[in-house]
Amino acid sequence: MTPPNRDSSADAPSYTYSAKVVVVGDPAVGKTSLIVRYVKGMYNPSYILTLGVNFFVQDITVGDQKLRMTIWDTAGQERFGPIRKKYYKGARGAILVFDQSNPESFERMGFWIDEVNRECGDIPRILVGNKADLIAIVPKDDVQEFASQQALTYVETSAKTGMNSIRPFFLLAPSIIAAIEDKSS
Ligand code: G3D
Ligand code: MG
Repeated sequence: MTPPNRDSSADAPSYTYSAKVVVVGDPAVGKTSLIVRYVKGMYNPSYILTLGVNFFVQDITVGDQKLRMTIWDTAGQERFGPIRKKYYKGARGAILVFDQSNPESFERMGFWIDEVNRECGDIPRILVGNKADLIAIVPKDDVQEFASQQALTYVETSAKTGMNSIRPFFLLAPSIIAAIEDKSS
């Protein structure tokens, strides 16, 4: 039987699996910046403002497999609860972003995790503390404790400098592949 999400078209597929990934967190933590930094290799706030794009497609090679990630950006849905259901629909991975210089955005992580659990179930996820180029106000010990409580891998990033900006996506990819293979076996 063909596993779900495995491309079985007669034309040789250029990827093994495809998966939707959502990037969630409070407004202004740098979600769009991180996606654009990863997909386009650039950091340009004025460009980001004019984007208006919902998703980006990026292939990641993991061993001998290729995962086609469709990375969905919010179009301001983080501000409006009722329309978020659609944003989450079908997601197989989540990147949970807070801003290290904004404690409130870290405190809200529990809210975002609950929402991902409710809308997507137990999908793979990565915790990201962005804006590592700024002075961190969120205590690192608190983040480590939270990450271990929630069994989350934690990555510090800066979309501005590019530090670790591809890591969240690369760490997520193998877990997504494993979850897809697990479901289809
Ligand atoms: P969002 O998609 O989560 O709402 P954005 O966040 O990507 O739109 O970023 C919000 C603001 O944070 C932008 O600044 C952006 O330039 C800035 N930002 C994003 N990532 C970083 C980072 O790693 N370091 C620093 N210093 N700033 C970052 P403006 O001024 O345009 O609001
Ligand atoms: Mg945004």
